[in-house]
Amino acid sequence: MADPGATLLARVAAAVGPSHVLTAPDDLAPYLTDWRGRYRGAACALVRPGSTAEVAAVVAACSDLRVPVVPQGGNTSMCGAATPDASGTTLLLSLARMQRVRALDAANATMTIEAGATLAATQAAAHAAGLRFPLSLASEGSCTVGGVLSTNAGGTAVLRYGNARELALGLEVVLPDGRVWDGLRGLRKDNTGYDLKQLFIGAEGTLGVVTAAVLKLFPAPRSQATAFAAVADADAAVRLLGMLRARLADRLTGFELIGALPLALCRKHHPALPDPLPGHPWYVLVQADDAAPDAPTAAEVEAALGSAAEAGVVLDATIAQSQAQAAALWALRENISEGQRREGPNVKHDISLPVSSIPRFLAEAAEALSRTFPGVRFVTFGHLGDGNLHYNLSAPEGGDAQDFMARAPAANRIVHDLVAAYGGSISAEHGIGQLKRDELARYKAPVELEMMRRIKAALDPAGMMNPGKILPDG
Ligand code: 2HG
Ligand code: ZN
Repeated sequence: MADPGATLLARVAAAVGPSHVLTAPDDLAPYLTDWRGRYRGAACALVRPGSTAEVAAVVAACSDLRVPVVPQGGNTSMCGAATPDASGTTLLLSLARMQRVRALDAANATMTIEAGATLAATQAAAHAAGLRFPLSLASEGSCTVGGVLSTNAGGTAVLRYGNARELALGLEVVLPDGRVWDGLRGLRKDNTGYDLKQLFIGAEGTLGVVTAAVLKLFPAPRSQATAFAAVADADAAVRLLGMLRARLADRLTGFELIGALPLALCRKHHPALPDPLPGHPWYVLVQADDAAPDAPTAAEVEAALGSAAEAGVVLDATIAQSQAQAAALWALRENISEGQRREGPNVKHDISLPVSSIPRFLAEAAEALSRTFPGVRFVTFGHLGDGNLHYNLSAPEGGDAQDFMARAPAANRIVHDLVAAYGGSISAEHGIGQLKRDELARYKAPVELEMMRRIKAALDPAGMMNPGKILPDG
């Protein structure tokens, strides 16, 4: 009898060309570990199809031969969603060769683009047409359209434009049996039954492989303002959010909270970055954009910050005077994750809560955690404007980081129980992957888990797509 592994590799090589089937350990290595270095997997091969038809042929071969498929975009998952398990039996599917802009319809304000395009390339293609694709996040240079849709990524402009889910009008998907669903519709109204694309968005590749999408585009900003403000506490930050919204309405695009410690970690590992307002406990990064020409955006932000200072809500503030200064302020925010990673392992919590509950949550969580983990360091930052915080914890100064990591379940229990009590979510934007499967089992209602399992069984009855992700065993 033929060796099933050899049969599979022969079939996929015939589909994509032998040079796009990698099996050498050195070639595979970068794809087998996640960005955080928490997970290490194995795979029988990495296959790089160049078209939807090739993806379909590869997935059909895997389905016939019962080989599980792990789709991978930019491999920037925070939860191990794109890392295969250790069995070595799965096939890694990279969409990296599929980067084409298939169509850009300026009158319809849509772009049809393939899944392997990076988010930065997607933004650039919109920009070149005088438009904007507003999804923006720290890993945009390497994360891909397929990845951001498969995780329903959020980022720094959700306050105004919503998550990836709100930005996709249509999808093309290769189903687990190798059939292609062409749902590339560029419609803002379409009430013809179940909205199937939403099943694949946020499914982390467990229901099929996203190969292309129709994305919504928006008018490009013609005037922008970026400001950095110091506040005394989270309560003041929430008050400032209200004041800015009252003045700027939907021109407020981003409102990011940054604790003094994450800022210090960022600057420690990126010393060339500025320290705009030293010596305060909390900071807020504000972004406002207006698509109308000659809008006085900076003057309005300045006026709002001035009123906030008079009311004692803001302690100090600065507004970027150039694109370079704005970029430097954003770099302070976007390099926090990298700074914290270089500092050592940390326990991440990607939570969302009603914005109004965040100050109380922070006070209660800090008290409970400090009782159990004296000296624990709070690396709190994130997208306060949309209620999503990265409530990350580092070991006490000089403490044993590995020992602290081993106690992560106890920290998760404190944080996630409190999040649940406030009606929040244990994964706001990073997804579930491998990291939070058990937490999902704990916090989802049985009826909700049951519906999720039924959807999985209906679309992927043999369990071939990205096994071991999202759904808990059992
Ligand atoms: C961000 O907002 C990312 O920078 C990463 O979502 C957050 O590292 C983190 O916890
Ligand atoms: Zn984030």
